[in-house]
Amino acid sequence: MPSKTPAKSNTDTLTTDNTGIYTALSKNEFDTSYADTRNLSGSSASSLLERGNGDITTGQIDLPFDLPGRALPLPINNGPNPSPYINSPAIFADFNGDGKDDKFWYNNQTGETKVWLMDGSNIAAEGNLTTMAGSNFKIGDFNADGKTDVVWQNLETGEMTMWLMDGTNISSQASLGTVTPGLDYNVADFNGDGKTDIFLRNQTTGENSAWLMDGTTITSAEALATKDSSWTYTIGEFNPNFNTDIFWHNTATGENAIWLMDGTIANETALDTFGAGWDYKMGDFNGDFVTDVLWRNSATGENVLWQMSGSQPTAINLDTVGAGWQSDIGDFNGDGKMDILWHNQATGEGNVWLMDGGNVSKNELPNSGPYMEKTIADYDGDGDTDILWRNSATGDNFVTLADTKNPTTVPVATLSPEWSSF
Ligand SMILES: [Ca+2]
Ligand SMILES: [Ca+2]
Ligand SMILES: [Ca+2]
Ligand SMILES: [Ca+2]
Repeated sequence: MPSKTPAKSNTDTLTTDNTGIYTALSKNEFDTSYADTRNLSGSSASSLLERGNGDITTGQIDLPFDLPGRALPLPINNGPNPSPYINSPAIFADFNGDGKDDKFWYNNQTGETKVWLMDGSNIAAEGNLTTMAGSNFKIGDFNADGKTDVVWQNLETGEMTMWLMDGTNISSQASLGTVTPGLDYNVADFNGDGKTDIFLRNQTTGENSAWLMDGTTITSAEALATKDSSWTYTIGEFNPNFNTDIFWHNTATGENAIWLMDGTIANETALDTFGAGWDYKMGDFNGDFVTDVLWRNSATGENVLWQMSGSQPTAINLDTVGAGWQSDIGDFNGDGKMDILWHNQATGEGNVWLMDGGNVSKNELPNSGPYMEKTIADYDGDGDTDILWRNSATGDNFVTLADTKNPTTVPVATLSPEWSSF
């Protein structure tokens, strides 16, 4: 639906009907001390309804499962990608809600911030925002208007600040109060109202808490059970009822568990023990809206997919990918099933694994050249995930618009190396 459609009417009529949640991608913050918890989630169908190419009409899709207490089918945007996760402005930055994902930039030295509103490989508009020195951030859609917002933590003072965004403008800014400086936080939607919530974890003490959000207001702040410091977590959607859940992994013992969330109530389910010392990422690789777990042993290069169903995994061994390769999770052919982008930063080699559950179709990418960093999103809004390459030494940027037959790569504006892209 075009962005000129009044946001209020959609929000009012659809907030309680459905939401979409996702977790994916190693790209939601720049403080590398949190590298293992860089995941996102949160969405709303009311938001989704406002997205698309401008000619997208509100439609309905059939979900492949029964959604307790809700009438099917759900009124989710039948836009260019069938996945509510790919369409979510809480997961992929879209500051003006036009369905074309945008770029957010942070200057690691000065704290300057910048937005590029993207139209494919063109920068349609650029805006410089408030300087936020010594901070890290996450994106979400905290007021469910279909436009991506930003939450910040000042790493010295612990002050949390919310920006509600409208294109290149901060439409509303508020302090959320102060937490322990450096406290880990992440975005989720624990009550399924489409307004992104915040999960906070003290990785030292193991204390956890949840903030339910309504724009810049914390409507509820509750302590959750403690999970000691050997546990790591990722936000996902496992029931699926579109209230975000939490996947837990004990790095010492390999124990795994899920917290099925209902607002600030967490119901724990134990999973198989697996993967002590392995890394993991999340994505819905078979398009059933249930988050799956992609395990990787970075020492041996082994990869194992846990296809999740009913909160229990089916383990599928995937091919081994050697040391030096990193993965990003996106949907490069636009079929609503997440795929894997493999890239070797040292050699410049790249591969896309198009996924259908555990069935893999491999597609080699042109060599990017060494030392290229990448961020992914759908910059032209056609439903498939595109790639922004960044030369970390020169600051040169390039956009590859995904097309499995004829991907095109063109240069975009250069930004000096101290800028990090999101
Ligand atoms: Ca918003
Ligand atoms: Ca919420
Ligand atoms: Ca796909
Ligand atoms: Ca695209």
